[in-house]
Amino acid sequence: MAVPPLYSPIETAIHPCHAEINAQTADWAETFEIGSVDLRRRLVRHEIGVFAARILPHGREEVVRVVADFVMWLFGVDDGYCEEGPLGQRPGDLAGTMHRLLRVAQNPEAPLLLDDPLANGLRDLRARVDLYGTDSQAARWVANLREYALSVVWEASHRRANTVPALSDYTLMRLYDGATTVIFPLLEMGHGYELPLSERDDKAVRAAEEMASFVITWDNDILSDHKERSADGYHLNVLRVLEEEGLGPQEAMARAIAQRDRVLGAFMHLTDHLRTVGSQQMRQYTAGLRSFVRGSLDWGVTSVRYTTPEDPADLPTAFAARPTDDSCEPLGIDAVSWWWDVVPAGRPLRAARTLGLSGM
Ligand code: 3E9
Ligand code: MG
Ligand code: MG
Ligand code: MG
Ligand code: MG
Ligand code: MG
Repeated sequence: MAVPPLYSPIETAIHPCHAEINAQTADWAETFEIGSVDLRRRLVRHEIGVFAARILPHGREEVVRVVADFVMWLFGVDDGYCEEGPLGQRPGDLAGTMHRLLRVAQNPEAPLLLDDPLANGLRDLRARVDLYGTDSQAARWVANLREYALSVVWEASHRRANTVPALSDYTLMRLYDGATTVIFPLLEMGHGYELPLSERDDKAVRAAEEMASFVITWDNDILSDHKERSADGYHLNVLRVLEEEGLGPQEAMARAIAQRDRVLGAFMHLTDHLRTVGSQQMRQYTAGLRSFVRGSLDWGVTSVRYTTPEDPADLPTAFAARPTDDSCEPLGIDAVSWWWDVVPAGRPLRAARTLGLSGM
């Protein structure tokens, strides 16, 4: 099915060193032997370094490389363990495997999994996170990796039972299983700042982060649908979730695009507001979230991971001039309807609401 042009109000940008970073992350995957030989041969062609260069277009080069190698590592887990390997159908064993890897991330000195390529890759990443980040950013990186692990265990239980979650559950799962939250601390590290605690734990900031995760993972679902449907075995994607709820394929595509357009509008409005009322670091952080959203879209429409030239996906080569849905009302998705409580008033059709920004 053809994917129509998607809307983005965020400007495209890319780090000037993208080509070197892309070559280096392929070398890193070889050095640490990430994934099977077959998986690695595919991963090194996916321009993962270019993706990192789009996530942090103005960031410190060393940290862009950490992002690139970490995304490579994540695909080693997500493709190698969860989607293509037997662990993806064994939630209990996957939970144990992820816990051991998490211990390595948390305590790289622990004599665990010493001959395991993914564990050794993670030890290398942890050392670099320590070098470029603060203790609290490193701790948050580990904590967010734990929430990713919990969500892929949930996925595995659906994969084993061959069931499709309802939309609200799927949304909740997708806020974590796209590994977007694990990248968030790296956005700060990329520019060498830390959000003040009062802002870090503000509900409105979490809403903005979750909205970014939503748009990134919905875009991924829309753009990876061809790849995922063509692969053998179970696949999980918002388009499948909506079809399970009774929509036809075209209707599901239109609905998913409308949902991401509506959330993207709310995200832009909320981050505009946070930039106005927040600290200098908040302005950097919201810019980081925006680059992550736009970078994921730009990478998603161009990477051979999704265009699959051997069996071409019908992906858009242009962008839409306007959103298909600019409503300011909450989406009918229970897990996330609270987001609209913290989006400030001032958009058309919006009633005034209390702003969840404490002490600002
Ligand atoms: C997971 O979903 C990944 C997408 C959200 C792509 C964007 C990548 C990142 C935010 C960082 C890396 C995250 C990983 C590898 C989980 P899915 O549908 O399994 O990705 P796919 O590429 O197979 O469509
Ligand atoms: Mg996945
Ligand atoms: Mg996948
Ligand atoms: Mg440090
Ligand atoms: Mg968080
Ligand atoms: Mg996908």
